[in-house]
This record gives sequence, structure tokens and C-alpha cells, in this order.
Amino acid sequence: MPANLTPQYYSAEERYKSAKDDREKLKALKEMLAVIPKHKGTEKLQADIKRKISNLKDELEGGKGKKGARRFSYSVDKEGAGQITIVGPPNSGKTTLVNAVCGTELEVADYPFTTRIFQPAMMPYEDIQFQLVDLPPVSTEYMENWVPGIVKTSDAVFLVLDFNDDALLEKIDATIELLRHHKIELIEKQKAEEDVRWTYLQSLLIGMKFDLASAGDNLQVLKEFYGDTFTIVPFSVNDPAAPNEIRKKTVAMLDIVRIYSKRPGYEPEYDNPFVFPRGDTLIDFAKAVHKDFADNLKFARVWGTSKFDGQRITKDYVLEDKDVIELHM
Ligand SMILES: Nc1nc2c(ncn2[C@@H]2O[C@H](COP(=O)(O)OP(=O)(O)OP(=O)(O)O)[C@@H](O)[C@H]2O)c(=O)[nH]1
Ligand SMILES: [Mg+2]
Repeated sequence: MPANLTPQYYSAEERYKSAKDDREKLKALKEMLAVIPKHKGTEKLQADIKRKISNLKDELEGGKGKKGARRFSYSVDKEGAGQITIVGPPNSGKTTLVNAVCGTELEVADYPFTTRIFQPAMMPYEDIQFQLVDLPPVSTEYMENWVPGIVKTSDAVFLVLDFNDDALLEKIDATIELLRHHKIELIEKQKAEEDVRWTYLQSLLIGMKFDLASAGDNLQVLKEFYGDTFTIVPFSVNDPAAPNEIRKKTVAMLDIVRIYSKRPGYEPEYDNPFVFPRGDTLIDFAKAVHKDFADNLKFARVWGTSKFDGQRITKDYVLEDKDVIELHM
């Protein structure tokens, strides 16, 4: 549904994006919430703003009363079409997966707690890239206290498990529970009813070591317990087709569209597509190209699958994958 956002909203959003600290951010977010048109088309966005406000308040007020409990947080600058954090128990194969889909050579070892720090790496898919963030394990035994913070601000999660582990079910339950303590809920699709205090993250459940003995049986068990909650993808380092399967499932989960911009009289710019969640409209694209386009857009033309070449489209036109769009103002 089109959001039909106003210039006041965009200018508040601009202030949010250029804010220098958390207090400025909070102020701008409150303005965004105050001026956003309140209708069905903006419900998701409203929920998103409320969640950001609530997280920032926590951040600003954090440590209150808890003397000496200084909070330490890391953040990973986002790059590419989406940031995916790698979550799972120790030794489950998280880093092996990152290496396989990103072509990196991060340290892998047959003992737990090999990874000690976060490590971003790019996963290419056709003409776009996703940013994966390898992390130390999420475990009841020991967990770095900054791990949940990094997960919270990511766009999606790969929940990575060892399919050859006899304690697989207990481990997945424990991982999900641990995240819930930090108000993070792993889901497959965005839920309609959301609690603003929680962070909901779309997740792909990836089962590593599928080549080993009991992995097949464990897949069946896991499908029974978690098949309705997550898409489950088996993975083996010995299967050359496995990395591409992960890439395809990621794109399907995130449900994104790529848009190529075109200046009047020029060829389309195929090198660097803009990426949007499916359902976003022409005005979202205009805004992403430049604020002036969003404010002063007269009309646009599209070359794509759903329209005839060069057809004029309006602000509420829903973007489709691989559309070429020319903006006029
Ligand atoms: N046979 C087999 N072994 C695997 C597979 N994936 C990972 N491994 C092995 O599992 C062990 C752990 O792999 P890592 O990638 O280091 O696991 P991790 O989850 O990053 O571990 P931590 O960083 O310690 O939490 C290594 O010995 C890997 O070689 C797989 O698909 N098949
Ligand atoms: Mg690791």
C-alpha cells in the first residue's frame, strides 16, 4: 500500500539521517512520528519509528540505577542490499558458511569459540551484494555482551546450526530463548501485529554438516518442530551447489526488488541498482535518488516487465524487480 508521505515527513527524516548523536536522532524520530500521515499504508513505518524511539530511549537511559554496569556496544556500518547477522551455538559452522558464500578465509577450527570478534563480509548475488556479519557464538555457556546489540540492528539473521549435533533441538531452543531475553524474536515473515518493544528479524535456518552421519535424521526432526516457523536449508561444505542455494533463499526471504535509474537521453545505469523491499513505490525510489526528486517529482517513465516501454507512472506505482526508471522534475 502506498505511504504518500509528506514533505514535512521527509525533512524530519533528513534530520534523523544527518543527526550527530542519539539525542538529535530521538528528537527527529519523534517529529517523524508526529507528522507521519496516520493511515493503513504507513502502519509498518509507524511501528518501525516507534521501535527506533524505544531502542534509543533504552540506549540513552541505559545503565540508570545500575552503577558500575557500564554498557559497551559495537555497531557495524551497513553496506549493500541488507545486513545479515550470523547467529548460532559454538562450533556450529557459522564461519564456514560465511567463507563459503562470501569467498573469505576467516578462521575456522574444530573447537568452540574460535570467532572472538564481529567480521563483516560481502555475499554477492547476481548484480547486488548482501553484508554478512560473522559473530562469536550465542550460547548459554558464554556470550560476548555486545553480540545481541549487533544482531538487533541488522536486517535479517542466518540461524546456523550443526545438523550432526545430537543436542540440536535443545541448542536451537536455547539460542532462540537467549535472544528473547534481549527482546529479539526470530521470525520468517514480518508479522502484522508487532510489539514496539521487540525487534523482529526475518531468519533463515541453515543446517551445517549435512554430509555427516545423523544429519538427515535431524533434518526430519527439525522440520517437525520448526518447519512452520522457518525455511530450513541444509548445507554441506562438500556440496558445490549449496552456496548458491543460500543466496537464492536469502533473496526470496528478504523479498526485494532492484531498480536501475536512467537519466533522460542516457542509457540505464545497470552497474549499481537501488534495492527496495517489495511493495515500495515510485516515491521511495525518487527519495533514494535525491530528496529534490521526491519533493518536485513531475512524472516518471518505466521500462520493465509489467508496463509497455517508456510508460508514464505515478507516485504510487509499485516498484517491480529490474524496472528501469527515468525521473522528471
Ligand atoms: N563435515 C563438515 N564439517 C563442517 C561443515 N561446516 C563446518 N564444519 C566444521 O565444523 C567446525 C566448526 O566450524 P566453524 O565454521 O569454525 O564454526 P563456528 O560456528 O564459526 O564456530 P565458533 O566461531 O567457534 O562459534 C570446523 O571444524 C569445520 O570444518 C560441514 O558442512 N561439513
Ligand atoms: Mg566462527
